[in-house]
Amino acid sequence: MKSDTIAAVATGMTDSGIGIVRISGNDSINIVDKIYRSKSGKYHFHDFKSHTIHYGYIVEKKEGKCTEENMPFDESDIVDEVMVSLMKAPNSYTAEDTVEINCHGGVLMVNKILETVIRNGARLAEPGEFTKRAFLNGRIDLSRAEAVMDIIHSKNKFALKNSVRQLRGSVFDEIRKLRNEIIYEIAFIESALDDPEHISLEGYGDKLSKKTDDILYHLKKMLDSADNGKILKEGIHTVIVGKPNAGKSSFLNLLVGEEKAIVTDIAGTTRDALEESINLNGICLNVIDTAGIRFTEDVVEKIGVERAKKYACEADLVVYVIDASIPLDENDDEIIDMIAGKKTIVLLNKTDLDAFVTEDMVWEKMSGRWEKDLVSHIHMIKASMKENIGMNIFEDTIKDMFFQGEISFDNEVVITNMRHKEALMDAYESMLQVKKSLENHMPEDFYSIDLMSSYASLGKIIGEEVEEDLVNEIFSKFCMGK
Ligand SMILES: Nc1nc2c(ncn2[C@@H]2O[C@H](COP(=O)(O)OP(=O)(O)OP(=O)(O)O)[C@@H](O)[C@H]2O)c(=O)[nH]1
Ligand SMILES: [Mg+2]
Repeated sequence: MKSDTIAAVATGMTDSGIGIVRISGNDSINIVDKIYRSKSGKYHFHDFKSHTIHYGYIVEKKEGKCTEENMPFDESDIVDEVMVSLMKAPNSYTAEDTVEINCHGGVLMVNKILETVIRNGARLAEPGEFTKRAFLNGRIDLSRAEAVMDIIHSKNKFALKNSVRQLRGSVFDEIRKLRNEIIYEIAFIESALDDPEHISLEGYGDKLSKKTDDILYHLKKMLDSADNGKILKEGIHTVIVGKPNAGKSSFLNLLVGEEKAIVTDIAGTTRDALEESINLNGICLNVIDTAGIRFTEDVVEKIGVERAKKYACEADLVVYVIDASIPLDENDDEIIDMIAGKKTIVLLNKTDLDAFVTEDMVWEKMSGRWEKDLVSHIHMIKASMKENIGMNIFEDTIKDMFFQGEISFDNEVVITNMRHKEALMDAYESMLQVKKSLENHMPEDFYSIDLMSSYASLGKIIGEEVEEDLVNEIFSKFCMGK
């Protein structure tokens, strides 16, 4: 395959032990031949075996290029002492000839090596261009390419594990299996329509109906996993609300493990929202502490209260902190109305003091203001931020609410990519159409059209039916050097 040769720094742009400049394309070996010299003078890279690594120097003559074989070089021509690895096509990440120069880390050095490589014939790679080439050269499908980026951006060990599975083909395998089943049915219908004398469609409706249900079941399972998938990837957007002085900021500080928010006994201490990202044994929570909600004339506090309401509205999870040592009042009514229908954990705080508010009182108030089934979204925990009581139960409750008690995705495909989710939804819709046509005893070519569109939608996930613009957009979000 013909392509120009690209280069980029593959490691982080910061001081580090080693930096890697990666080169890929037809000219990679020629370029390295010009600038690499081993200690013994041997440097003809074309003669080296694939998947070998070589110690030596990157050298460049001040006045020009080192192109002559055995051309002597001075100490002053040395750019850096390096290890250079060689991976010949097609057995490399991009499926092209690839050379990686391991130089000393540090922004100045890696940039200097990159500039030398570019002066000698490579072009600066665009973000994600190495992975894009791996995809365009057919080495990986689009879902695997996207997994590469997800691995780099993983925020917790579960997301990481899932992305590694996706890179190994978990999504690809599942999609390919479904597509094979669909295309088999399309082919059968088309051949039967072409050759009715030899292939009969008698009783075929029942068979297709079973197959359609089966495919719908698998698509639904993947779609359902996307809710967990989003949380897995982005973390749970959590907002702490409650009246002033209830102990919201104390709760945030306990979660973070340090005094991030100011805590005082003055009601109205927190005014602006404060956001922290917390890793709770692998579960990522993006937590916002907000201003206590109460009726106020104070202009600044008022803005804080409005913000708290807005954040609560957008949250995946609301933590409603109640000071159990003082009675519920009309401010609690307002909070309860505001969080109706949200997944909520009520922290009945300050249970180290004499209790005024019981769990039953909160249930009663909520039941009085909400429709009956909304109360089922609520979990209540007796807590004391002062004595660090309730935090373990809080963690278990989150596992129950978001991961059905068990955070394990070992054997299922979890959809974490919104693009995949949309394509799955389209595929699901088309299969529902097939089901409808079957129920209405429509002619066979009707099924065939919707089966085809389901097949095409699934193809988008693995990159078989995608436009060039979309491919460019996906890879433009990658980082440099990947
Ligand atoms: N006894 C007792 N006091 C607590 C507990 N939790 C918090 N407090 C105290 O309650 C007061 C208010 O705590 P904060 O965490 O600032 O409350 P807040 O909800 O953030 O208040 P605002 O920012 O004003 O809305 C502080 O004096 C805390 O030390 C608890 O479990 N028991
Ligand atoms: Mg506060």
